[in-house]
Amino acid sequence: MPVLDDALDSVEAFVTWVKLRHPGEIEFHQAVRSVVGNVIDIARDVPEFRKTAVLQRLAEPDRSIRFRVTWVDDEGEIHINRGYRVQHSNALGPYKGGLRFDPTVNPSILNFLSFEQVFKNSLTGLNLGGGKGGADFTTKGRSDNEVMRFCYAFMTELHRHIGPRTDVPAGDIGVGSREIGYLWGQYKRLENQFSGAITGKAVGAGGSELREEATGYGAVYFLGEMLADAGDELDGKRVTVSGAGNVAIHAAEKAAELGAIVVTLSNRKGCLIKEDGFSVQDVRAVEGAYTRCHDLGEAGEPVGARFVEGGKPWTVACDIAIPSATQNEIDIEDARALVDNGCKIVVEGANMPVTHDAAELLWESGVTIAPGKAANAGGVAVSGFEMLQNQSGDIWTAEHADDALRKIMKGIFQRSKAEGDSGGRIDLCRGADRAGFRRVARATAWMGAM
Ligand code: 2IT
Repeated sequence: MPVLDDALDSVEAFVTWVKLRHPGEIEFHQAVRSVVGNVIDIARDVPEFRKTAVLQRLAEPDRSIRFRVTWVDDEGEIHINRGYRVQHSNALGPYKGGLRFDPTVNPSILNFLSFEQVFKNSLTGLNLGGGKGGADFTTKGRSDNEVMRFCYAFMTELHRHIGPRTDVPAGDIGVGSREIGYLWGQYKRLENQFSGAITGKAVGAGGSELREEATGYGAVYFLGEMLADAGDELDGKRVTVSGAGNVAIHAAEKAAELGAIVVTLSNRKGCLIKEDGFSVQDVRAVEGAYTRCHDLGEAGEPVGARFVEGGKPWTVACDIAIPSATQNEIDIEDARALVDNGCKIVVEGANMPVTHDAAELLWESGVTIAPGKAANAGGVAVSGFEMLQNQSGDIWTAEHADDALRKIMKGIFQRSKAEGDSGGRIDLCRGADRAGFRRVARATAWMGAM
């Protein structure tokens, strides 16, 4: 058999094969290892999947674009950054996924994110392919005008690679409503078309109700499905949330609204703790103050929260943890702390927030993990709703979008559970990978070996 088929011999063989073409891309290897571990038998046993090397093809992006972004700061200094767009698979629809502006952005991070996005988008049941992009740029410490100039320069190159039926970016870390506004404005100026080639647009300017809230709310709706399935409920549960960005804030807000005692938020500098729980109003007050002062400790003072410099949420006692900051934020030590402090469920608001070893320890300790590609898919699902509205001209109400989001999250939970059997216990990570892979694999195989 050809070398390509040998990759299906074992997970190790597959990862070795990926490493040959992507040396040093450790986050990408990590994501591949995790998904391949859950689906390699399907890729091997379904004849048309094996014959058309579906899994091998899905482990290599369709296309990677890398470009220079030149911009001028407020002092007249020239800066050069690197912009990227990884178009991973459009078997199910236009490439779809966020843009991340962060100094950590590199090919490994984007390949892992675009790879994950393919299975996540497949799992939603919507017609969305997978992609991801961004730049090694941070808006932190930059003026509005600098951010605007950067976004314009970034889109001046990116616009030729995207389009409403080609590739539809959105936000991610470092790219919120302000950045989407500048990016979309420049796209529209260059194309002279109101086509909706980017989602996360402002409500009233082509955006969808609930897109901003969708990732965090969706994660809590997914958690609600898990608890209901176990005959339990969220009311009264102690919840730790990490992060203080879009996902964290809206997860905390929805959890508090549904009666959970949300005890933490965090950022790269430390952890904000409120033992008796942040109310919905507290979360909104912290968000507002944090946006103004960029200091989480200061933002938490008015609501009576204390800031632990250098602290992480994982040492705080909880029933449920919702890591919503970034990849690999829970390592094996953190996983041990979670188990010791009574945590029973980890809901991944972020993409791949749990390291491989930490995930193993959590599983062995009886903790259930809701994987990011299932639990945080509400964001991209409402992006899908935004695309539908842009195409049809309809404008959905917030109630309609919320209703549709709940249905999507329920469907994702059911599909993940249905394929999640692992020796008599439900492994949602396995189920999400298998259900997500099966749908995109069918479409990919159906079109032949292209
Ligand atoms: O990780 C993600 O799913 C996102 N950053 C959102 C992608 C989208 O297109 O809304």
